[in-house]
Amino acid sequence: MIHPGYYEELDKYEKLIARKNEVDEAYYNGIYHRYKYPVLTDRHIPPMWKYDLNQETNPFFMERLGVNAVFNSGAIELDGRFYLVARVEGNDRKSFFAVAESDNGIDGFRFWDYPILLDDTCPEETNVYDMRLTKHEDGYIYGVFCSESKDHSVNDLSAAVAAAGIVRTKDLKTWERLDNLKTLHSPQQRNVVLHPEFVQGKYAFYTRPMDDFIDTGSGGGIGFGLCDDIEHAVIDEEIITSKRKYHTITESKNGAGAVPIKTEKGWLHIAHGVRNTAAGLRYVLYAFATALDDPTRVIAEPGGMLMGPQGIERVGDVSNVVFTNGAIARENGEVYIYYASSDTRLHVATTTIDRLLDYVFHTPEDPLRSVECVAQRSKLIEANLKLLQQ
Ligand code: M1P
Repeated sequence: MIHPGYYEELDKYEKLIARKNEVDEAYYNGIYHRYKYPVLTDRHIPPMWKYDLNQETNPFFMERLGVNAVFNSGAIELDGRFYLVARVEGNDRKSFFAVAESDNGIDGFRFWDYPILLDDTCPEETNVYDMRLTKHEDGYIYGVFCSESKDHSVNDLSAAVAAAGIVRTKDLKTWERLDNLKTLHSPQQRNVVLHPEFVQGKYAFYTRPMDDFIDTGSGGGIGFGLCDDIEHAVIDEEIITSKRKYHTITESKNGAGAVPIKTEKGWLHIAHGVRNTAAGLRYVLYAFATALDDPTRVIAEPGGMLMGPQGIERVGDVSNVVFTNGAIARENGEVYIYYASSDTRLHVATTTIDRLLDYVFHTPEDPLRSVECVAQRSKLIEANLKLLQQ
C-alpha cells in the first residue's frame, strides 16, 4: 500500500513544477535578466527518487536516498524543447547526471523518470559531474564531463585526479561512453568543452590544464587542443586562449563554461574566473570572443565579470560561487544562460546575441591598475556630464 505521505509530498512537488518564473525586475544591468526563482533545486527531485513509497517498508515515510543539491547543468534545445543535463548530488556526496525537460526553458523543468546510468567503463572512477553538451557538426550530441578518481600515488585520503569523460548520444536517452580524454602534457583536466565544429579537420577541445586537483599551478588559463579520433581522444599539444591574469577575476584559475556560440562577429565564450579571498575562492562568470577562423585567438575580452553571485546566490555548499556549463542560443537570437549558485541550485539568465556582442565588444578591457581604472571611469563620467549639460 502506498504511504499517504507520498501524496502530500507529490502535491508540493507538482505545485513547485507548475510555479511560473518571472523576471526579477529589481535587478538591472542592461546585459541580461535574472529571474525570481531557480529553475532546478533539490526540491525539483521527484519524490519517488528519494522515498520508498511502500507503507509497510517505510512506515514513517522517511527519505531513504536523499538529494543534497541540483546544480551545474549542460543545456540543449531540441525540436523546440529545452533539456538540462543536471548535476544531481545525493546525500552520499556522489554526483550523477539526470535530464530535466521544459517547454519554455524558464520554468516547468521536470526530471525524466530515471537518471542517466553511464556505462561503467572506468572502475577507478568515483564521481562524475558538470556535463557540457555539444551539438557537433558530425551529427552526435557529445557530453564531456569531469571523471574523478582517487589519487593513490600520494598518502592523502582526499587526493583526487580529475579527467575528462566523454559520452555521445542522439536522443539524450542512449549514451555511448568513449575513452576519457588524454592530454599528454597536463596531469589533470576539468572544465573540458568540445567545440561544435571541426577545426583543421579535427575535433577541438577547450581544456583546463591543471597540475593538481584544486590548483591549476602552472596551467596558464583556458587551453585548446586538437585530436583526430574522438573515440580514443588524445591531445598532444595544448595552447592557451583566455589567460589567467594577476589581480583580476581570473587570478587563481579560469575555465571554459558553456559551449561557445557562433556569431557573425566571432565565437562568444561564457567562462568562469576564480580569485582567492580571505573567505575562500570566489567564482564569477566572464565573457570573451574569439576569431571565427581561429577559435583560440581572443579578439575581445571585457574587463571584470559578466555575473557574480547576488543575495541568496552567495550562500550554499560552496558559497560565493556562480558557475555555468550550459547555455542555449536560440534561432531567434535569444540566449538562455543556465548558471548555478554556490554549488546548490540552478538559475537561468536571459539575454540575446546582440546584447552579448555589444557587451563583449564595447565593454572596456581591464586596465589592470587602479590608477588607470579611475582614469577609465572618469572619462565615462566626463562624457556623460557633457551630454547631460547639452
Ligand atoms: O566549487 C566551485 C566549482 O569548482 C570546480 O570548478 P574549478 O574546476 O574551476 O575549480 C568545479 O568542480 C565545479 O563543479 C564547482 O562548481
